[in-house]
Amino acid sequence: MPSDYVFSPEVAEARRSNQPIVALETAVVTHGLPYPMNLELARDLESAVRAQGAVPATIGLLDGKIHVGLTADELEQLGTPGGPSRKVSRRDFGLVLARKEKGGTTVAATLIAAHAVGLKVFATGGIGGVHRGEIFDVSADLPELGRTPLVVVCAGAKSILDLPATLEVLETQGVTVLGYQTDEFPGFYSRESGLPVGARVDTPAEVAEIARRHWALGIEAALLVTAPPPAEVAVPREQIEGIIQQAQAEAVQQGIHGAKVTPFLLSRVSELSGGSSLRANLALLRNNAAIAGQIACAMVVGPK
Ligand code: PSU
Ligand code: MN
Repeated sequence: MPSDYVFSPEVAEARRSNQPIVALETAVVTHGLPYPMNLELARDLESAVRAQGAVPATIGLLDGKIHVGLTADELEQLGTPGGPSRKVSRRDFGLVLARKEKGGTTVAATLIAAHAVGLKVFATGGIGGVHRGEIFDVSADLPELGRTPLVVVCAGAKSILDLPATLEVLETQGVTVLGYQTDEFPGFYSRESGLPVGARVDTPAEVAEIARRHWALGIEAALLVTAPPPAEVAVPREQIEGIIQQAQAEAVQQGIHGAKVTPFLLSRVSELSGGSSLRANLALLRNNAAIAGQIACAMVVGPK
């Protein structure tokens, strides 16, 4: 095991005893949500995984190490504002480790770390994708999904993105897109997007079996399991679309670029929607963590 990685006591024990483990990202903690809501959410996600009988491995960079599983103190350190804190993607590991900065892991970075230590299941909110009107702003999440064999549970791609273009790039990258109890690619805040998924699955066991057969061939790509946000908090597409367009126009006006685009759009959409997008975002994160917990359990048990 490379010494750049450290395990929390809980994750170390889970690995020894072959318990199901779910990786969780932390870009949502460092750059996605305001303090202290970010910490509360991170703890909720861990509880949602445990409630399914799996062990959460929240991944983050601290003190020159890649932590797989964070203790309560470490999570607080990572999520409390103060000191340099970077949204970590593939390109940022060496920099953040060498400088001992705090690093919240994006989907791309979480995939790299989780795969390096042998984890198979990962829950997030929504993956990055192709930004609207910016053909070169394609999230590093997409190529990473194309080369990393993990099950990634999400509510689709954040609908601040160009969803049809994002699905095209996922296809190019060889990523399997499954709808979890849905025939439609979820629209992140909304249950609907008008776009189809590759196939519908209804149970954790089905996902486990598809993953087993796919990876047995040596195809090193992710299976994207997309679950719609819970109906009670989902925001209808026509209600959120105008808000997204306004936030997008403001980002262009203010010259916001690179890694700052996604955090800007998420927080602006949250303000403009009076918090309804934020409520959906929090609920879908918890929902995805629970589904990932069930899938992790099914994958440890193996085919029936
Ligand atoms: N989903 C959320 N909030 C977030 C993100 C996803 O609900 O903050 C993060 C993820 O970590 C994702 C990243 O990997 O945004 C994508 O950023 P970019 O578009 O800059 O690649
Ligand atoms: Mn980007």
